[in-house]
Amino acid sequence: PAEVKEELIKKYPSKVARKRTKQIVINHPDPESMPEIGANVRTVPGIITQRGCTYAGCKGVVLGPTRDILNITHGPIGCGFYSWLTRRNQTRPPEETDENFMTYCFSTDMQEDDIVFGGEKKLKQAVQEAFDIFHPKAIGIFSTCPVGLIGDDVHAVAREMKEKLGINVFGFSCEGYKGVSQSAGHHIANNQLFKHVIGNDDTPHPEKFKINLLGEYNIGGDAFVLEDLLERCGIKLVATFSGNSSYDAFANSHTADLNAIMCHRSINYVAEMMEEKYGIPWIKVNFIGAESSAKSLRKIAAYFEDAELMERVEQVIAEEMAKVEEVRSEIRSRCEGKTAMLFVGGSRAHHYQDLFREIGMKVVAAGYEFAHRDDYEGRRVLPNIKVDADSRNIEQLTVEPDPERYRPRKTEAERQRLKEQGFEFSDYEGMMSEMERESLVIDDISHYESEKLIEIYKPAVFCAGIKEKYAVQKMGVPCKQLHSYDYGGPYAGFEGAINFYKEIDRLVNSKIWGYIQAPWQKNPEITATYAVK
Ligand code: CFM
Ligand code: HCA
Repeated sequence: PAEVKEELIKKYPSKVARKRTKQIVINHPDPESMPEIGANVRTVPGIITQRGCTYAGCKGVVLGPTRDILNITHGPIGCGFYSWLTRRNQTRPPEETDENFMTYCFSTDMQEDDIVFGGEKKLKQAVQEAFDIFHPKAIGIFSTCPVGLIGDDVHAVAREMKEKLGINVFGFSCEGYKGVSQSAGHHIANNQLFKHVIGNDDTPHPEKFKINLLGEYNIGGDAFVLEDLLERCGIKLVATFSGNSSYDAFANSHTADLNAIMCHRSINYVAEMMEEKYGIPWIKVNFIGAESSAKSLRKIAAYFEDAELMERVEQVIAEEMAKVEEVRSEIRSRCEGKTAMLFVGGSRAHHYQDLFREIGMKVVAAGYEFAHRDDYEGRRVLPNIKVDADSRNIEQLTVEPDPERYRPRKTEAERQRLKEQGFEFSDYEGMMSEMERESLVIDDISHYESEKLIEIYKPAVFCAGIKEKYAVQKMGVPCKQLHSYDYGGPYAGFEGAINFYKEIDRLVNSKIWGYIQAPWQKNPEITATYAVK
């Protein structure tokens, strides 16, 4: 691995190489010997990155899956258009007649005139027009790069229109360039949901075991699988942030007794703030992988310390595992020992490793696009993370216990008892502790580094997104999209695990890849080397 790392950076100018060397590490899974990784820092200009922008993280990712908040992009039409359902986030309104704005793309479609003379007037008109046609409960306004540059005050417009229309209207300062990646957009989205929506409806639920699922976005129908699974276990899902979600469920989510976090990167802020304000503890779960799904269900049941619930959960796990085993063992016999690489987002590069392990495949290299050090090394490094100017640019809310509604769900003694049984509150151990020693961990991988890695390792499968997919496949290596699932899924829960095993089996055992010749293999003249002075 040391030689591979050397190979990846040796072509870079020395300044670039110095930067990249901090973001490429050789793993050691033990906390004492774990290397520090550079993360959440600016991408070097000129490098082809996988990353997206702050607006994408806010409007596309966190608010994108909301069906009855009418989301208006204030900006040129491309931003709204590209963030319109390309993520394959699904939703299912309870009744045909219930609101679903996800099939629409709302935008102010800014033109040069609006840039020169200001776009606030146009934005107000757009909010009014949307209200007149759809009468939504809530409207979200999202800033794009030009809006930040010309200084339109989306919050003032939101306040004015909220007053005028009598519905909830709120804005997001999520200009694309605001942070170094999507990650900043997650934080901005979390802040505004917390300020403007969560806690607006106190109606209690009669059920005994009430949770929220945080950081589950219903890509390819994942949330539908989990809703069903939790229901069979007798666990009431108050709100999901934000797969198959509704505005009312968000407003009421503070009545739940536990926050279970799937994607730590995108939503840990809401979990932390809800604990501070309402006293709801949070735990990390992972419903990607059959073993992880079982473990996560057991963790939720253990939290409630209820024998009947634990028994029911065990029953469901046993039923599901029997189905999983039937498929898994056969597929494992064909996939055992093959290699995989995963370079995606801020959580899936970790979560999907479990699925590969379950069919005997080996992860030789993995990395996130925009996660922070805690997602790699675990939350124990949080106190040592340097807060740079880019992070300081994102508002950090100060939250205090609610004078009336703060209610710690567990007493100190109860927490202590659970901890002694090995139960972890507010913790995420990150990706590196679960990866093999000497495997490569690479943050914000560049296109050049991906190609080099593929040349060196020839992995059986490379997992990434749409921008990488066809470049990878032209090298004769199958690429599985872990963002959109390439039209497939669901991949969550036990049912999802079975779907994923089958898909990977098809990909890595197909002969087709061996027949592919890259253009330069057929026409060697294309490989002509450039003269470097
Ligand atoms: Fe969380 Fe996500 Fe991801 Fe993410 Fe994303 Fe996504 Fe992703 Mo694409 S919230 S960090 S910003 S799990 S959109 S559903 S697939 S990069 S790994
Ligand atoms: C985003 C969304 C994205 C992009 C996926 C891809 C998604 O980052 O804005 O590059 O294929 O999951 O849709 O992450």
